[in-house]
Amino acid sequence: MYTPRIAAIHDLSGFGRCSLTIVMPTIAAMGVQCCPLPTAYLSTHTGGFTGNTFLDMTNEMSPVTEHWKREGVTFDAVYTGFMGSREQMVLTADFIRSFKTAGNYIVIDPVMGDHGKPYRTYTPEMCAAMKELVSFADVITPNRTEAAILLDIPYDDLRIDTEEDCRRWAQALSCNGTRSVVLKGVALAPDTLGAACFDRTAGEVSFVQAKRVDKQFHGTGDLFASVLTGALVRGYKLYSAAQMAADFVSLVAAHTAAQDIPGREGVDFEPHLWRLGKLCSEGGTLK
Ligand code: PXL
Repeated sequence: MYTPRIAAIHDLSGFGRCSLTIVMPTIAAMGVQCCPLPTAYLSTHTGGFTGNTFLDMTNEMSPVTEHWKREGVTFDAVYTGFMGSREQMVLTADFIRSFKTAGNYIVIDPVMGDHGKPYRTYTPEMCAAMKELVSFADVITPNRTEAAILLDIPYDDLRIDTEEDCRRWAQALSCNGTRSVVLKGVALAPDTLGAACFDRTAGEVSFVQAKRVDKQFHGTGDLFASVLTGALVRGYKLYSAAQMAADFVSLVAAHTAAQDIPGREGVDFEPHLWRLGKLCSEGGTLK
């Protein structure tokens, strides 16, 4: 059986579970090869910790891109997330130009903020650069905060409470229907949470929902986008890939909530990765 391959451009945060420490094991568990291009090494992520170390790896990005080009490496998807600087976004765009093919996916998780606020390292200049970077995407996975930044709309005005609201914003984010959008954090009922999916091939918005877990954990956005990207290269359609992502995040969030682990340590997803592997190889559901 063919093993699909994903280039993952994210930071590597040693402790706290986010970015590559979630991306690599999740994608591997789905029977997909993950080739990391780390943009920085941090001792921890920046949410809930102070005084983290930050080793900028921007200078490695072009040499890695050039080497992989010389070696003739190809990817079924290029998947990007948290960025350390504007320059990293410019270099990521160069990488995408080099490795885009007619059949592969460029999945851009436009990580910029949450709960109405940009992350503390995201300057207005970086948010502007992210708007340019998403123009290269086949699929984007914003949360409500990131959708508001991408659309230049005040957070309070970008309501995602009804199907009608979500349809409108997902379509607005699709760049006239040219890219697919998975708008995360959509709750259509008090006890569910999921996403609104605009599939550019179908030209319509559909909804995925899973059981809501009231506690929040760091890294759930990275986990969602990683499962989605892995499922896309395993041949699932956007809607099914998003449903798998919502179900898996819900399952591990419920498991984590039951352990009373501090939110900053992230979702305790490792004990459940086998379920994703089983689902991808044997079919069925996560429940
Ligand atoms: O989960 C997104 C993310 C990735 N990488 C780093 C972060 C964050 C969010 O805070 O700080 C370093």
